[in-house]
Amino acid sequence: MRTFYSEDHRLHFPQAELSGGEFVTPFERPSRVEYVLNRLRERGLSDIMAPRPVDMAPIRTLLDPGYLCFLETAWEEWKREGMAGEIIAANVPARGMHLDRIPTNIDGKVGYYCHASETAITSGTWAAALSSAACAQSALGHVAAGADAAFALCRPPGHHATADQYGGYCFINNAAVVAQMFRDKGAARVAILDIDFHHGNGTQNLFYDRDDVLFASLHGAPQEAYPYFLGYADETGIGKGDGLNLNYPMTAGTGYGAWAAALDDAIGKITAWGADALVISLGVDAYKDDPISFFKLDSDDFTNAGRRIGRMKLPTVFCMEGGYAIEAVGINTVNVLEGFKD
Ligand code: Q9C
Ligand code: ZN
Repeated sequence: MRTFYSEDHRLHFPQAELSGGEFVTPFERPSRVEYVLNRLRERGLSDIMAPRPVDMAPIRTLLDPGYLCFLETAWEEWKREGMAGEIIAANVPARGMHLDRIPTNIDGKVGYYCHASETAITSGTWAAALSSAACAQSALGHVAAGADAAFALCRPPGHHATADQYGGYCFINNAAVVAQMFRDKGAARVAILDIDFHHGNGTQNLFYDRDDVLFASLHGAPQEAYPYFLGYADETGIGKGDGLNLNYPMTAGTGYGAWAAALDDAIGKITAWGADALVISLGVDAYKDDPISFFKLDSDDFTNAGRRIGRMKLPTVFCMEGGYAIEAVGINTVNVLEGFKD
């Protein structure tokens, strides 16, 4: 399986993440992908290529133009206003306020376009987010050209980003861009299966009313886990999309038995629906030692999960999402890919 990877991810490395009332080194850090690259090479998966330049057309189709313009110019504007630090959202529209009036002040705009203040923007964030999307697009191109599967080693990740909001370490929803491009290239029905520990709120939002893209997510229950305000089982889609949004929220301490039962249920429904292409939001933060998550998967369980996904025999693009137990991130990620190929 070919991997697409860009060095430009390094351009995004905020100094700080707001966590537990302190500024800490971000959990989502550049070394995560080094562990994945090393493990790929160690296991002989050394077909690793740089992506082609990003294609903005499908990104513009899917996402809000004002949001894209904001991401592109936010840092410049922030500096121009004399802000000393990294961009961190301090004021977001809340209950009882206007949700749809965009401030002109950069601090206000940041709040408008952000849903979670742990995620900082720095000088290189936009370039890195584009390189991440480029990896996803090149992986899609490789599969569209006939490969069974491809792995986009995306960083920053994408599944928490909506059409007009960043947060949860995500800026551009790479998996959503791939799903849209599968559609544009003629796939009638595209399934996105999100196995990251966190609910893929951005992906859910983007396809909630659509009948051509099914979204399934296995995640920590929103009562207990970020993103807190989305990811309940009764969110099933709307209009012609009704029935095509499948959430599997699970409680703290969930192990592989219950998790794999949810995975099999999702796989059964994707198969019954008749998907002809598959996008995997590949987070490995369901791992037992993940520092910000609470499932109990072992490294071997990721191999088994990959095997179950592979049995669908669909053209598949894997997009890297989360996973913060950095020394195990490489092993767990590559285990999914190896299980898939078995
Ligand atoms: N104190 C992804 O896995 N909350 N994003 C962090 C740390 C945000 C996770 C809490 C978690 C975002 C792609
Ligand atoms: Zn996650």
